[in-house]
Amino acid sequence: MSLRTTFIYPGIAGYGFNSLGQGMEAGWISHGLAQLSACAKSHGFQVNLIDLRALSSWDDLAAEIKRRQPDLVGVTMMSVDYNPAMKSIEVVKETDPRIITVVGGPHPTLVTEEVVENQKIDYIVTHEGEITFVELLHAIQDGNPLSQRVLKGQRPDLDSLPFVDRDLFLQEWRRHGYTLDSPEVPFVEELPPPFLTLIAGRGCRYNCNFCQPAERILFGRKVRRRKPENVMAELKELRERYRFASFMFHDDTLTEDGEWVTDFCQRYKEEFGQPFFCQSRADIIVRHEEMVKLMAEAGCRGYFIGFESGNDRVLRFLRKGTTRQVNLAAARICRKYGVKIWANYMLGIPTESKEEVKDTISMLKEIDPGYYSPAFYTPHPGSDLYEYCLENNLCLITSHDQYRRNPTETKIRGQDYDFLRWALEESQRRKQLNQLRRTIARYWRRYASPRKAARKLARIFAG
Ligand code: B12
Ligand code: SF4
Repeated sequence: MSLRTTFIYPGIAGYGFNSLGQGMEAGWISHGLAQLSACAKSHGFQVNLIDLRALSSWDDLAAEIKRRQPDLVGVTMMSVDYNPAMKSIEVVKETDPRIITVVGGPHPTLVTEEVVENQKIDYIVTHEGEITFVELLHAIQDGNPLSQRVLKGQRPDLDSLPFVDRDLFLQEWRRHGYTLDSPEVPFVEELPPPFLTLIAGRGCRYNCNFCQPAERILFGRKVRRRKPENVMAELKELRERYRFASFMFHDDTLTEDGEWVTDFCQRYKEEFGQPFFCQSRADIIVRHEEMVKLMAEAGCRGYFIGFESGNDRVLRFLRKGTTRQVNLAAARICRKYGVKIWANYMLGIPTESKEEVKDTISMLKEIDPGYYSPAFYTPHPGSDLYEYCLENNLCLITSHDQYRRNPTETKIRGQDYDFLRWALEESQRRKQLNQLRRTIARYWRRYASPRKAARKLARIFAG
């Protein structure tokens, strides 16, 4: 009999139990777990999943553990997941102390010393888990459990990995009544269901201080990306299996390698027409307008862009490598090629003055993005700016549950959150002219586009 593993996805710090399907945070898979599952299954191990977002209570978790009787439970965790992850481990050990518990993911990698303290955790796998987790399973199955508790994951060759096991999530969600005919929950009108997310590579060579060195620690200094043909092979399999109508690349900066993007887009255009979104950066967009054009022609309908601030001093402080002018120029290029903008930006950055926040507001009014994604700056463990906040006694976070960027809680000492709440609203208020333009475009799409008119005429003639 092969070893039975149950993974736990603990992402309920924001929405709580019974939140499955409510937006991207509660409706997307964990690629980390789905990848580990594919690797373990390819070695003959049995794997299933408990997704806390689909459960109602901790008693539910205990009942699921009793029902499944796993030999080993694996839990993934970002810093924000710390409390539900630790509680899950407790419930597992209370239900059956013989079950071996393993944790991995960004938080155990970045703040290992905190996770090690929990003696109910048997193994901590840091960094990338594919090779080391499978080795651990073999060792336990063969009756030679490893003596070391903290295991440093080795970096896998991404092209040699099996494609991620999306059914790990989908089958479990369906058991709990997930009815969407979509592997993951769609989030913008440009990306219709069936929708899914995809990862082509790992790592980032940029150095933003609110993020790094976390990415370098997790994935190494060098960005690794699967070959375009490998990504195409996965897309073909996904078309067969899910008939996907759109997708999103999760890669931190997919567009940093122009050669890769060009190769991929040429292949994609020949075989597929489904729209997709991906992440990019304003400076890359400005430097490589021809790439934006090529991507738009291949089906790219939107970029997630971290504009962060409209003030040059703040952008320098953040080590963002962009300026206000670059941000505005990037927006103009996106508009020119019909690529929608998902605008990430932060308010209440350490050292930021009210005047500087107003620069961000005025920048957003000029950018007029398709989608606003505002955050109250939140210090994340593993980043230089987090350390800066600790050194300068700026951090107001008292529980791991608050390591989320949602603009609802106070995060940084000295910032005026009444003002920031005003800024939050004002930054999303469009200029009257832009609002009018959008309203006309919406009505045109709804009632007067040539396609709709043709459909109406066809209906009249048919009836
Ligand atoms: C896609 C993504 C999301 C998606 C989907 C998240 C999900 N369900 O996994 C969305 C948009 C929902 C999201 C949300 C958030 N995210 Co996010 N996200 C990412 C991103 C870009 C990719 C994640 C990914 O799939 N990576 C690829 C996989 C293969 O890597 P992995 O998950 O780390 O797994 C590997 C290892 O860690 C390890 N491993 C992982 N789990 C386990 C478990 C076991 C048992 C073992 C042995 C090993 C192991 O093995 C895996 C394979 O090598 C990363 C950055 C990045 N490049 O990773 C940020 C990142 C993970 N996110 C981050 C943050 C901060 C957030 C938010 C808190 C932001 C917010 N809104 O406030 C939320 C929290 C969501 C929640 N739980 O409520 C931070 C986490 C930092 C930290 N200190 O924890 C990251 C690292 C970005 C960054 N550099 O700041 N995110
Ligand atoms: S914020 Fe984005 S671009 Fe900057 S270092 Fe992190 S992943 Fe790279």
